[in-house]
Amino acid sequence: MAKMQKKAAKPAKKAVKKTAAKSKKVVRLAAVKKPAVKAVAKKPNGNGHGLPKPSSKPFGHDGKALTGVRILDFTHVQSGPTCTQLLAYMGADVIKVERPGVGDITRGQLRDVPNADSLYFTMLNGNKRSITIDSKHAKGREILDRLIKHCDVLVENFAPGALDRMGLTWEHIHKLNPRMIVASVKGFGPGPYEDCKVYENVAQCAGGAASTTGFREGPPLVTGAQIGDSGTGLHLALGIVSALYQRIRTGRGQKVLCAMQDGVLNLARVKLRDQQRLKHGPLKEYSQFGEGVPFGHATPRAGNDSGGGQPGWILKCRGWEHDPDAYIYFITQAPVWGAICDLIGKPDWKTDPDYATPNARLPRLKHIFHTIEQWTMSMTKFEVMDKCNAVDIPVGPILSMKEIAEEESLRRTGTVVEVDHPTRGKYLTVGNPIKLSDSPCEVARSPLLGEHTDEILRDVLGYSDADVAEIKGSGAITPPEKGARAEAA
Ligand code: CAO
Repeated sequence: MAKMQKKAAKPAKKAVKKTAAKSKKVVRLAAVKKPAVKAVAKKPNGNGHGLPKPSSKPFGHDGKALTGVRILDFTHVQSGPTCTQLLAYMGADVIKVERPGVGDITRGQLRDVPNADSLYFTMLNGNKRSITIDSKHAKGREILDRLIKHCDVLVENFAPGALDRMGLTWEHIHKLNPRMIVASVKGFGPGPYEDCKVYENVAQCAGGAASTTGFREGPPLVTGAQIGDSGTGLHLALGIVSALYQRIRTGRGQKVLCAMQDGVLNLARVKLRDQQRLKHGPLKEYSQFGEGVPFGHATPRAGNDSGGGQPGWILKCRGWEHDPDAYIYFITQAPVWGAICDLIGKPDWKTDPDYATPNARLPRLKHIFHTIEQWTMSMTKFEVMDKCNAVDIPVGPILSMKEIAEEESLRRTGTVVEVDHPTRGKYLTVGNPIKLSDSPCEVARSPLLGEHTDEILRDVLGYSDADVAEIKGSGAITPPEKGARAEAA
C-alpha cells in the first residue's frame, strides 16, 4: 500500500517538474522553497488530481483492486469472515490469526465430513492465509505487534472488550502503526446493549427485520439470508475501503465500527419508511388494507407483499402439491397490466373501472392474485417465467438451493464456484458477487489451520530460521497440549 501511494504521488511531482522546466528561474525557486504540494493543489495535472497514468496493461492484468493491502484478520464465525473473504477476493493479502490447536470455532461446527474443516468454515475463509498465534502468550503478543506494523487493516469481531483484554487497544495499535485501520463488527453500537454478545438472529430481531417479516397472523420470523452476519460484514468491507481511500489523503488509520443492529436496520429501511407513513393513513399496498384489517401502531408483517409500490405475491405453479418450491413471485407492475390481463385470459379487466387503475386494484389484490394463480398453477414456474418475460412482466421463480447449486449460468459467471480441498475434497462456494472488469477474482480454497504460519513468520515478518525455531519452542504458535484440538459442538 505504501508503495502504491508513492506511485500515486509520482506523476504529480513530474507535472511540477514539467511546468518548472519551462523556466530555469522557477526550477531554482522550486528547489529552494519546495512549493510542490501547493502547486499541485492549485493546478492538478492532466490526469486529474495526481492519479497515475492509465495502465498500458490489458484489463485484468495489472493486479487486483486491493493488491498491496495486507489485512490482519482476527475474525471468526460469520460476520467478520464474510468481510475479510470479500477483501481477499478483491486481492488483499488476508492473514487469518487463529488460536493454536483450535482455530475459528466454525472449523468444527456443522461438520459433514469427519475430521475435515466444515463447509461453514471453508465457504467463509477462501483466499486467506492462516497463522496460529496464542494472543495471550508473551511471545505471541510480540509476533502480533510485528504483524500490526506490517499490515494495513486489523479486522475483528470478538465479543466487546476481548481485543482490549488481549492488550490490543486502539491506542496500542495506533502507536505501533498510525496508518493502521482497525475495523470491528459488534452486535450493538454505543448504548444500553453495547456489551452484549450477538448472533445473526439476535441482530435480525433487534434491527427491525423480524418484526416486519412473516405473516400478520403468525409470530415474527427470521429470514434465511444472513443479513445480520453477512450483511454487516458487507457494510464493514465498505467502511474499510473508504478508510483506505481516506488514508491516501490523511496518511493515518481510523476506527471503523459496524454494529449488526445498525446493519440490519439499514437493510430494513423501507420498513422504517412505512412506520412514518402510518401516521398519514393506512399502507394501501399491504394486502391487509384490501382485506379491511385495521393497522396498529407499528409497521406490520406483510407476508409476501411486495416492499415497493408495485403489488406482488407468491403464487403456486404446477407441482406445488409435492414440490415445496413450485412457486413464482408475480408482480402486477402497472405499466404491463394490459399484458397481464391478456395472458391470464381477463382482457375485460383492462377497461373495467374496478381493475383498470392501480388504485382501483388495491382493495382487490387478494382476488386478483387468486385469479392469476389459477393461470400459474397450470404451468411450471419456468414456463410462467418464459411467458411473462416475453411480455416484460416481472416474475421470479422460487429457486431451491439445489437448483441454484446446479445452475450453469451461475457457474459461468463465477458466482458459484467449485474448489478442491486437501482434506474434504471438492465443495461449492459462493465466489465474488461483485464483478470488477479490471480485478478478476480467482477463488481459492480456505487454508488449513496454521497452514501458512511458517511462511508468514519468515516472508512477511522476516524472522530467521533460529527465530522460528525459538518461536516454535515457546508455545506461542502451538497448542498447549498435543492433540488438544477441540471438536466444537
Ligand atoms: N489466542 C488466544 N485467545 C484467543 C485467540 C487467540 N488467537 N482468539 C480468540 N481468543 C479468545 C479471546 O481473547 C476471548 O477471550 P476472553 O473472553 O478471555 O477475552 C475468547 O477467545 C473468546 O472470544 P469471544 O468472546 O469473541 O467468543 P465467544 O465464542 O464467546 O463469542 C460471539 C462469540 C460471536 C458471540 C462474540 O464474539 C460476539 O458477540 N462478537 C461480536 C458480534 C459478532 O460478530 N457476532 C456475529 C457472530 S456470527 O458471525
